[in-house]
Amino acid sequence: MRLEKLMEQLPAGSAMLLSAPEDMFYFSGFTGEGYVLLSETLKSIYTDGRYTEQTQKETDGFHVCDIRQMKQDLKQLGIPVYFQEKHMVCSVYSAMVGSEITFLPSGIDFATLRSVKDAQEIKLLQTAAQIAEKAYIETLNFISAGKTEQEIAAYLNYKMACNGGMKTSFDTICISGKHTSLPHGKPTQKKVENGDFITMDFGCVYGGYCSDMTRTVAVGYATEEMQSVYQIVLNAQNETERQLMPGMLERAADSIARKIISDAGYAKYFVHSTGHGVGIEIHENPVLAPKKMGKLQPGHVVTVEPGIYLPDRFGVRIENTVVMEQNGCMPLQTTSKDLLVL
Ligand SMILES: [Mn+2]
Repeated sequence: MRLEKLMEQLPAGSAMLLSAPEDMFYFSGFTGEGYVLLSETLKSIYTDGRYTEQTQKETDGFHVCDIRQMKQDLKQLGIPVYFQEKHMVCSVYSAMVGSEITFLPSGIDFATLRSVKDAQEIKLLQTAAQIAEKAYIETLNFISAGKTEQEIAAYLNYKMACNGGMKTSFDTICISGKHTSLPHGKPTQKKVENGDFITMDFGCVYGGYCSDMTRTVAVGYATEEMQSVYQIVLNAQNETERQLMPGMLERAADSIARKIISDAGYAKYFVHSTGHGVGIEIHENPVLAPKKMGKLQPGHVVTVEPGIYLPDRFGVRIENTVVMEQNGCMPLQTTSKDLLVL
C-alpha cells in the first residue's frame, strides 16, 4: 500500500533511491545506515556488514546488498533512478551523476506522503504515548523541592525506559521556576523551590514512533497570577482539542488557541505555533501555525500545545497529541490537565 502510493508518483519504469532514515523505515522497516532501492520489480537495501543480520530481521522481502556494489548495480539497472533531494550527500550525488546513471531529484514531498497515519501506526503512537504518560505519573511522586531539574529529567527518562520506551523522542525538557519562561530550556542543576512551576515536555519512541506531551505543575503553591495564566493556557488547549475538525485549515486550528491567549492579553507571550504532526519523526506535517494553508484530515496526528512565557518570571505549556477522526479528534493522553500543586 505504502509502496504503491510512492510508485504512483514516479514515471513507470523508474526506481526510487531512499536515503532519509525516516522514509527508509517507513517503506521497509530498515533502521540501519544505507539506502533503500525500490522499483516495480525491485526491493533492495544497500548497507554494510554492521547491519546485514539486523536488516534481514527487520525487513521483509528485501534483498540485502553490499553498499559497495550500489553504483555498479544502478548502472546495470539501466533505468532512471530518483533520489531524495532533501537528503542526498553531495559526494554520492557527484559519483552518480558522473557515471552513466540517470540520477534525478524525485520532487516527492515525503513528509506529506507520511502525514496520514494508518491503524497500525496509530496503535504504535498510542503505545508510545501510554508509556510516557505512565512514566510521568510515576515521576510526580519523585518531584519535591530540593531536587534538581536534571535529576527529575533523568528519572522521567529512566521511567520511560522501564516502561518500554526504546529511547526518548527528543531531549527531555524539565525546567523550573524562572527557567519555565524558556519554551525549550534545558534541564540544569537548579534545585526546585516551593512556588516554582515545573514544565516537563517529553516523549519516547516505541516501534519507531514518537510520543510528545507537556505538563506544567506547581511545587508547594502557585500565586494567583500563576493560576490565572495556567487557566488561560488550559482553556486554549481544551478549546483547540474541542474544535479541531477535518477540513479545517492548519492556520485556523492555530488561531483557536491564539485567539484565546490574545483575548486574555498575552498575545506576544505565545511565541511558537500551536502544534505539529508527530510520527516516525517528532516534527512532521501538518503544522498548526499562523501561515499554514494545509487542511486537517482524518489520520493526521498532531500536538496541541499552546503556552504563555513571561520572560524572567515563569511560563506555562500544556500539550497533548491528538489523532484526527471523522468528527473531531481523540487525544492519545488521558492524564488530567488541571493544575497540580505538588
Ligand atoms: Mn511538541
